[in-house]
Amino acid sequence: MDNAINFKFILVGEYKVGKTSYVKAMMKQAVDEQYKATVGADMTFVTKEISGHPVKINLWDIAGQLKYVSMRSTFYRSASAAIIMHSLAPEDMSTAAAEIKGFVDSIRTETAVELNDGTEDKIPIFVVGNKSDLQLADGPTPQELELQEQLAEHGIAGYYKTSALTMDNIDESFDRMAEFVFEYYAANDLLDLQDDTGIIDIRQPASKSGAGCLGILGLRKRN
Ligand SMILES: Nc1nc2c(ncn2[C@@H]2O[C@H](COP(=O)(O)OP(=O)(O)OP(=O)(O)O)[C@@H](O)[C@H]2O)c(=O)[nH]1
Ligand SMILES: [Mg+2]
Repeated sequence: MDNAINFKFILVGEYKVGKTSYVKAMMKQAVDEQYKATVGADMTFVTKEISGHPVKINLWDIAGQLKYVSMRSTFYRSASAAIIMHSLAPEDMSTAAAEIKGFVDSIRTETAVELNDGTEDKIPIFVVGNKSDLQLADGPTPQELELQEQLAEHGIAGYYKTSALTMDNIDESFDRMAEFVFEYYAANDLLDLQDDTGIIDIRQPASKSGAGCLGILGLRKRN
């Protein structure tokens, strides 16, 4: 996968919504029934083939506990895409909209995509409602419908419901998001798919705060 196209995805959300469980389920690892808080952040490499191209995603699972709030945004820089997770458990739904808005605002502040014409655009942000197994069976609640309306206002690129516990929609949701991101950068002409030197030059999303533009992925320039 030396010539893979690299993306950095950040996975954020309040503590205990199931971010680490989602990553584990996707990586076919056992999901802990017992909650064990993430400390700081964990990074997982996910490799995929999209439209015939090898793609490597650095997936950053960022701790949701309050004590990590101040360091969270350092992980946002140079992200290609963001996933905001919330819990669909009925007792968590009243706070979901506010949580999501908070994350959208801070992600938008810290990230942007620099387009070829020098302008900036937004990175794709997705929302995943996890713990769908705890939802009541009788259709979407008014809270859920209201939430989905708000997502459209935030310019969310996609909304998925998953259960890390039952594995429902885990692979499908991640595949859809990865494909969307690939298509988004390809459509904006930010992927060099014609490269025959084995080096893929992917434009780094710019950071509005100035720092960390080269970030974890590094910018590989062609000679
Ligand atoms: N019922 C149900 N429980 C889940 C699901 N996903 C995760 N859990 C449980 O929710 C708890 C928290 O899961 P984690 O994945 O550690 O949560 P997190 O979002 O990574 O939390 P932080 O690392 O503190 O930010 C654990 O007890 C999991 O077993 C799910 O889809 N359904
Ligand atoms: Mg975690």
